[in-house]
Amino acid sequence: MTNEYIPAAVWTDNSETGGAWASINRPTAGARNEQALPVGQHALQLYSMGTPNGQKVTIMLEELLALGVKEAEYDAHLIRIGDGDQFSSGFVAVNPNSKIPALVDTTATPAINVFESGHILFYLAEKFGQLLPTDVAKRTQAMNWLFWLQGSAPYLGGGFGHFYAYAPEKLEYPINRFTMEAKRQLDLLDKHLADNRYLAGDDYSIADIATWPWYGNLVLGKLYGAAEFLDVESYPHLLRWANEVAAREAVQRGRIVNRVAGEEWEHVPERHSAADIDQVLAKRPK
Ligand SMILES: N[C@@H](CCC(=O)N[C@@H](CS)C(=O)NCC(=O)O)C(=O)O
Repeated sequence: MTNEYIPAAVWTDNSETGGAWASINRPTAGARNEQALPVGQHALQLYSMGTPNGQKVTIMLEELLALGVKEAEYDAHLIRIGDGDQFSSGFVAVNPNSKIPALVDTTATPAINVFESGHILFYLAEKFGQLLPTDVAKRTQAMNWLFWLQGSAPYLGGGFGHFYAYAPEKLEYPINRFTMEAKRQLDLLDKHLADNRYLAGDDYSIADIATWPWYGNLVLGKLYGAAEFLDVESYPHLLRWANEVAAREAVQRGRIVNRVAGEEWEHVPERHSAADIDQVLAKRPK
């Protein structure tokens, strides 16, 4: 194997290297421009985009609304990460890590800022007493899989997805390395879901809500165009779960919020009331 890159003694930024996200990446944190965030009328203000991490929270909020939790009404403002909206002073004040999704709960004074998608799910589950079992054994199972997802998805997204779909050139070594890990994760989920209806057992929970946007979308062919490459048909139990979760109305609704990519019909750039989703779903192809 040849390796023509010899790292310098001290790394310096070479943004010329390209790739789909190269233009927004810098080796520093913090705000890049002064810009306040928009604020809508509901108690919960979400700043996000319809990527898998963004979909987790909008699916959660739609599940809560479907359960009759009226206090879960929310405004979902679009943060265009490709344009660098996550580096505005307003966004950084909510999430210093400059990554979507970020949530502001204005029912408290001062308002509570919540970041990290897994934590937002947990925060909402706790706040409304939903979608996280109270029984300690079941609750621990749900949290096991929620933490598993938060630790594992970066290998799928930042590892496999980046090198398979976004990198400026197809390189065998990283694609092999991360495909190995992605398929190990798919096999793990398949084996677990052979014996469990949902990740935490019999009850649908925040563990499923966190995992479906990544591994559900992937095996249903909606992420990285990699279903054939990963031979997803060889994971029948994972496919069964992915289809079952996908069929939920709240998932159908939440997955399209703050979405400006994917199929043309499914774009709901901002959500300020249920009608914003209703009118798009009314045009859903049968
Ligand atoms: N661990 C974080 C990851 C969030 C994340 O990676 N968000 C991506 C979009 S899916 C993002 O905002 N990227 C913009 C950037 O890196 O500048 C979470 O789960 O919330």
